[in-house]
Amino acid sequence: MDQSLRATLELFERSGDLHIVEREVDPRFELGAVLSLRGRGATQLFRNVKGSAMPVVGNLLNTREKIARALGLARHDVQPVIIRALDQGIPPVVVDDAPVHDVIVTGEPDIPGILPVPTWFEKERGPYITAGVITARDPETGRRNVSIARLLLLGGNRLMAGIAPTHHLSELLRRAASRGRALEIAVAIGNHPATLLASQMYVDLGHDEFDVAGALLGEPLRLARCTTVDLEAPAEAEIVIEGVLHAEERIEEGPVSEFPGFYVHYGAGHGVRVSAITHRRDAIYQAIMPGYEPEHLLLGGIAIGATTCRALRRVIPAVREVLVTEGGMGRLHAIITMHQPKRGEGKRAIMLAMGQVNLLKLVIVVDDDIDPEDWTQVEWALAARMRGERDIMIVPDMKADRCEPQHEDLTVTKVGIVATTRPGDEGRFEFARPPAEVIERVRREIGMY
Ligand SMILES: Cc1cc2nc3c(=O)[nH]c(=O)nc-3n(C[C@H](O)[C@H](O)[C@H](O)COP(=O)(O)O)c2cc1C
Ligand SMILES: [Mn+2]
Repeated sequence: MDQSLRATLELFERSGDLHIVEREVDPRFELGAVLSLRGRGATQLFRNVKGSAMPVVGNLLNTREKIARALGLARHDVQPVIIRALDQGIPPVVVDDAPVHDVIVTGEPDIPGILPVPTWFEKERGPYITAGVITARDPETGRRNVSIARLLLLGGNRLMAGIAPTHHLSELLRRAASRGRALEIAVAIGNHPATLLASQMYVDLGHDEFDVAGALLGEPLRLARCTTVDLEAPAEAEIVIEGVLHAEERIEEGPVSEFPGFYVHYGAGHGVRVSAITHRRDAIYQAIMPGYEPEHLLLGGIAIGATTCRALRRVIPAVREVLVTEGGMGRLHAIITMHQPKRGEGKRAIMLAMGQVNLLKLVIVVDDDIDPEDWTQVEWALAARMRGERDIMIVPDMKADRCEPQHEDLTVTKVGIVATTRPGDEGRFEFARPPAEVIERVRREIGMY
């Protein structure tokens, strides 16, 4: 099968979900403004980007519906399919024939001269690569890791990488540094959605995220050997940047936008020296608008939901689905659906979810007759099934992530709410309906299925 970004663009073009922007757009602020204003609308393909011959695509995976379609799935199959992909990966293969090697620029490639990298926000220091899927190898085990981290252009072949200290990529960098070595990286831009989503999975260190991508594709992801570093990157990507991350080269980042939508101050990032840029002859650059924007929220949120659901189900089989909401910034709020939970099991699921994912701050449990994506239904469950004194848990002073907007010394108060029917409630809450056989007959007669 076609493992390129282009396959998805063609799919969206056929379904009317691709909008081609012909007028000239400035990658400095203007392109981001279009993506932000278009929000959850069509994917935007900018054909005429000021200062570059390379087109830019944005808002690719900005709805759950498009993500499902890009993976060839029905919307409600996404989470179970990801869970299966986490359990049964398909390892990648290395191939010789790589479209991403059409053009190879080595030496000290001038990144701003080759790639149309957008500048996103007023107070950020410069342009950021935001859809770069970074591959690196664990210096201890040789195992691969795959994840996204923002890369700030510093001029010429220099970049700054902003990597959370808790992420695997940071751990690999520390392991390399303790051996007195730098860490080679390959950054693939313009990937198949399966690869983008796989890069976001919360898996154990040593679990190759490309195995997950393969399982989502239903076949091994095809990789090509890099030209200047001892790594492999997706052969059908649009662009690959090869380089080296230096732990000791610290660069002050200044304010940077995060998923809550605020500027945050993380301090210094790490320097990168780029040794090669390879790309397709007619490469398309992919940009993901970072911050409180649908695509950024969904990629992380879908991965957190699936990995949390997998962890919970191992212990509590009644758990059906875990939805991480966009209003909760794709990171902080989860809705868990359960099938006939036993007494106290909802609270147990809340404790497990919060223990599992540091970021989660508000967790609501509902029965599986509720669609967690429909907030009105969730609110109905709160109205019909919650008793405050019994069902609301408040856990003060719990460990928080550095991205938590309300944290104090990296702790925050976490809240869990159980809004499920209890054993014994059945007789009390009988739903008033016309007789079932009448509903069925009328459903057929008016053609509603
Ligand atoms: C658009 C986008 C931008 C991201 N930017 C960063 C970033 O700048 N720094 C970072 O540490 N994580 C960033 N992430 C999140 C990581 O890619 C994600 O948590 C990943 O699972 C970490 O994997 P790892 O622990 O294997 O390194 C971003 C995610 C997305 C979708
Ligand atoms: Mn990892």
